[in-house]
Amino acid sequence: MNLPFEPQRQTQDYQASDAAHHIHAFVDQKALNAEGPRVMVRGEGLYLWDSEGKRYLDGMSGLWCTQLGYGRKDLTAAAAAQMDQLAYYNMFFHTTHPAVIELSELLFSLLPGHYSHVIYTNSGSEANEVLIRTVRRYWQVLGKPQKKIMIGRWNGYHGSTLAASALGGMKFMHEMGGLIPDVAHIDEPYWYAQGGELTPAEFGRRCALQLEEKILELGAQNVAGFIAEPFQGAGGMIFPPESYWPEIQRICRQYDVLLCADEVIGGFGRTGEWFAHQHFGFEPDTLSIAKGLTSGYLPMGGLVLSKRMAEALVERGGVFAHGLTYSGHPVAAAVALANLKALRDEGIVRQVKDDTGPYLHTLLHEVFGNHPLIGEIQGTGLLAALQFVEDKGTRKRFANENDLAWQCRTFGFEEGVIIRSTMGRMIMAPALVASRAELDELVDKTRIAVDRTARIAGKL
Ligand code: PXG
Repeated sequence: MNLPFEPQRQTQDYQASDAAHHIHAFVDQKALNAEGPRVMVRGEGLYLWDSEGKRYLDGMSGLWCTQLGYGRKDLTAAAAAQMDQLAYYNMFFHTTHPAVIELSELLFSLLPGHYSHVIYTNSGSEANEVLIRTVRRYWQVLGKPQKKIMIGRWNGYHGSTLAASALGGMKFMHEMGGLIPDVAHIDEPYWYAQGGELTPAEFGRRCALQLEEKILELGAQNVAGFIAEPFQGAGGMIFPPESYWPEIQRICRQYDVLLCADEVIGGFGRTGEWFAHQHFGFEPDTLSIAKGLTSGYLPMGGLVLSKRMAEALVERGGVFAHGLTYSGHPVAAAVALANLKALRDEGIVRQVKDDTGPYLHTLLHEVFGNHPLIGEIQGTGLLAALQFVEDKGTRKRFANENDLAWQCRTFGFEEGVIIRSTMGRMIMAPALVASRAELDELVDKTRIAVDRTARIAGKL
């Protein structure tokens, strides 16, 4: 292999150079520099190896994105062949190319029939930036230019660029300059933490009704769209109660507010359906996609539009003043095409729905159903969250749940498994190609990490 960098430097050497030049994501950089980041050097299937030769089972598929796992030669070959043939051209100046055309044909063959068009981007954040402009433009074309406000949810995550962080509901991101005008938020449907005495069904409806209240407060004539993840990902892998989405959909339709689903994590088979909104049974007007579109092998995202929106924009909108140098990049498109073909032709999404998904959840309920530290197990398909709890009867959470979850994640690394911590929840989202044996290993090593955490929490 002709890698353009030295293959084997000392870990400390990598760390010193990394500290000299990089600002990492969501971290106190000074503290990380003192600790030194882990250096990942290789991936194969579900496994990663670091620069010390230690092997990890990646229970998070990178950042919820490597649906096919690491080291897929068909994706590498697709990238190499496309680079040889046409490494770059763009979709400006009345131009297109075969890779992006075939990708879109395949994408819309996988999507429900009421979607017809896509605007490609390079990331999920960009998809949500484009979303705001597209939604506003749509209402302009329909003669309602005052419909501009986007409503999102507290603790939602839609990306790190300016408008995407504003749509999201991470207050600490807003406080660091991440807010724009004409964005409002409602509460998240996190029953375990916030449901109080209400049943999940009552709480789900209550949270949904907040959308109606917010629309009435702002004036429906001013509200352009509501954006939400079908289930919250970065915010803790939180599934809303079943009563939530039908009520949200009713409200959006009643007040003529576009329903915008952020499928960046939920898309491409994660729940056992191709898209998470299909699992929850609602029909969004737009879908933001990224991550699993290319299995993370190259950056690519997009905003999918319903026929109704596309018809207005295309037939009546004239010029839409928007474009990215790398929209529909041919190499990313070729990789996405190979990735979606593999997910479809190898029956991987079906396998998640019928076999590995139910297998994982049966196993999790066996192992953690009565665990003293775990109050709730959520998820479906290859997606799961374990909720830490101090008192199961009252659903009281630990005051230091963040630290406990981080500790659990660290124990996981020591045991050779990567799981994600958010507040008091541990998250698993392995590659969709995971075998039953790999899921056994994931749950087994996670159990060791959770038991070790339970000991320091005084629960074992
Ligand atoms: N929407 C959702 C729902 C996401 O989860 C984005 C948009 C932004 O996508 P880009 O490609 O711009 O990163 C995301 C990203 C985590 C984690 O730790 C989650 C994300 C990214 C990084 C870390 O859970 N999601």
